[in-house]
Amino acid sequence: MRELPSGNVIITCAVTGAIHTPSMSPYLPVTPDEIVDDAIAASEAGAAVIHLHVRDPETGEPVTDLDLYEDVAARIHRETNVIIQPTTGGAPTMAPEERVQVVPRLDPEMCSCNMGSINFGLYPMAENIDDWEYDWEPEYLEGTTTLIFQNTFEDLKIMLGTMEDHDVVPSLECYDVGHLYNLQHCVEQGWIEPPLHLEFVLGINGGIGADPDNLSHLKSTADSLFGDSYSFSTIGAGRSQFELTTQSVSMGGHARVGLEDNLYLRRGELAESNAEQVEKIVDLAWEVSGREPASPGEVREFLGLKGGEATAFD
Ligand code: KMH
Ligand code: ZN
Repeated sequence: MRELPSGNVIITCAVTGAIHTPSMSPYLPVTPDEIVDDAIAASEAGAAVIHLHVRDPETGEPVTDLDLYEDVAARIHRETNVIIQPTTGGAPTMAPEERVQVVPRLDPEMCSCNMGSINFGLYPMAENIDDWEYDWEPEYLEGTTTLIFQNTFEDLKIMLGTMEDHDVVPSLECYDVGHLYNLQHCVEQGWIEPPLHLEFVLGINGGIGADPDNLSHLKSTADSLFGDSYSFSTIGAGRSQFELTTQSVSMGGHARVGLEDNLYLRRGELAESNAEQVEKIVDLAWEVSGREPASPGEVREFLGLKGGEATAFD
């Protein structure tokens, strides 16, 4: 496993995503202004990377509106030095051909890349909500009973090839142990070259469970497949967020927080902003491991990113 020379921790903040809906929390950023403000505050709190989705400003529904992506990314870029990492996962309901379009349009430094097809069952979350703000919310969540989040080998070849063409470094999102073997296959096929930056995702309904033993197993499998040519970060979906990101930091890995993956700051208490979650993982990383947040500059050097000025954000 590769580590930054300083030993610092890469904190990514995923500010809005496509898992939660507006009725679940009044603090979920939805409009471009809200997303930009939360991203800037998260970066000031210690996030070196902002993982970015956009939503319909009127209804909060996840969309792949490239004008919205461009507007939000440009405004964050103008105010901060943070690394902006648009999603190519979009929403699990969106086709890969639609999701990949953000790469040529924004020419970003990084993008997410989802390493296999899985069930993505968001529907149990609908049981906890009595009052819906918008009709699309229950329909969207309940539609996931029959949904496959599609990332076939052909899709991966296209996604990774498009990223390579635009000098974009992928954050390789692995939702199960099998996705590490999918990634090994992509390396063998020549679709991606190490070093690799992995994002382990635990706790999605359809992926590996949010269990500390599973995180250890993901890391030991990655060690055996990729040796010294990979680094990793961890997402714990829902209530496992801080347990698993703290474990990741203590294992020499990195951490992703944000309202995309978890709406809470602690049990029973909604996070009032993304920055609150960033502040919490900054404190935990220091407490458990004496590690400080890496700056965007350090991360650019470590991951070999092309730099904010080489993007098409403006
Ligand atoms: N919300 C994460 C568990 C993507 O945007 O590419 C999945 C994710 C996918 O971040
Ligand atoms: Zn995402």
